[in-house]
Amino acid sequence: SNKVGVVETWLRKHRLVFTGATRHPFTLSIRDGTVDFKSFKKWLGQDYIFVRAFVPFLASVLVKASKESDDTSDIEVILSGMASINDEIAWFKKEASRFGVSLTSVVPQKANVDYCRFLESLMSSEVEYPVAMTAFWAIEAVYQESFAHCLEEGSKTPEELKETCQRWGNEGFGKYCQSLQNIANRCLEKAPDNLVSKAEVVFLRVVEHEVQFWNMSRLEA
Ligand code: HMH
Repeated sequence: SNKVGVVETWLRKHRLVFTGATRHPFTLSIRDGTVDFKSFKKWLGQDYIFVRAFVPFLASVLVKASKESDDTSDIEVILSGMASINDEIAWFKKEASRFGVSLTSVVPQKANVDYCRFLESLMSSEVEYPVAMTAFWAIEAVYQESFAHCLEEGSKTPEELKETCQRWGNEGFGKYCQSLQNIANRCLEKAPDNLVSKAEVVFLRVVEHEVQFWNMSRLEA
């Protein structure tokens, strides 16, 4: 469909806020090659913790889809997301050992704890599928847009960090995010106004949490 979806209207309305997450100083420093590797390692350790918390959230979205979705292909998209998380966890372990980060001794920072708590609140069976799906899409989209930007023509991303950027910035991950966006749009189109408003608030909260998450990479924080 070439109709403008709810998600696109939010992206227009909240462009500046969204850009704050997808063009954050941390990822911009990766892109321009000035990144401090200590910051990168800090992010790596924190993100491993987040990704582990993301697994039960994804499982909860899968359960909602199986009960509430009218399109069986949603399950396949969510399942492919779970498969890539499985891969991601293995990748974090490999990458952490390459950078000398001990994943077992990472202490979750406040922004991470807050974000994981927010994910947990979305796992409740009282949170509707369109709302949870909106969060899922937004969480993945911020990483996709942030890291794809680090691979664009003219970027000076250090060789050692290109694999990280590829992980979320590759074309396949972009297509997966587009599928999530299509699902969110389809669900929201049929949802009552109050649910659409609820989903919009959740979208904005995800973006705020993502900014706080990137902020953790600051060494003085
Ligand atoms: C904080 N947001 C955060 N970590 C991630 N790995 C993603 C999004 C994408 O999966």
